[in-house]
Amino acid sequence: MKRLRLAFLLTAAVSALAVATYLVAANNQHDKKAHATASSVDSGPLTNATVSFGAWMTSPPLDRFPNISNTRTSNHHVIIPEVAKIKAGGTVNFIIAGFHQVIVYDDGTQPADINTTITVLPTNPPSPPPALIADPNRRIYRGLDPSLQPADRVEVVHFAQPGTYLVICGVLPHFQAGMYGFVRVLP
Ligand SMILES: [Cu+2]
Repeated sequence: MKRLRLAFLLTAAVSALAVATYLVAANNQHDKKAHATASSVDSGPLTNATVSFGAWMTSPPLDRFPNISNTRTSNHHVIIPEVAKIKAGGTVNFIIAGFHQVIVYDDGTQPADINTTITVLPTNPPSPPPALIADPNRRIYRGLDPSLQPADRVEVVHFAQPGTYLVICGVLPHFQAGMYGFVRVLP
């Protein structure tokens, strides 16, 4: 009789442990699912890309220490790579170096489509003040006013739909000198 009770208790204990293990596993699975839904992006290649938005010169050598502000002109007005590739739901990390403004236009927009007569002045303009392109037509992202930001910063932009998106520098003379590129978003 005693042995039977012991066997019963042992069985009950093992069952309880199995249920607990199952519940923990189920909970983990649920957490994982909730997390995936929240970010709606899987991992792997082409989930994001890094784009250099302007670049500091090194020839002739450039010395920015100790935080010399008059080096603004020692800057290449370039977007590298010119075409960044990601998949839908991914992000582009625009690493901004210099006095630049990231503006993104919708799928299929070409540089010639930008109306450069619609401009706005920076809030805290350097001298002479460069105009900032403010054409809202098909614009899906306009970045921060560069006159209120440090010259070195990052802006992360999300692309939900496939397409070829035009990215320009909003600083009018930079855009006119060819500072633009594309983000190709694959399905
Ligand atoms: Cu620029």
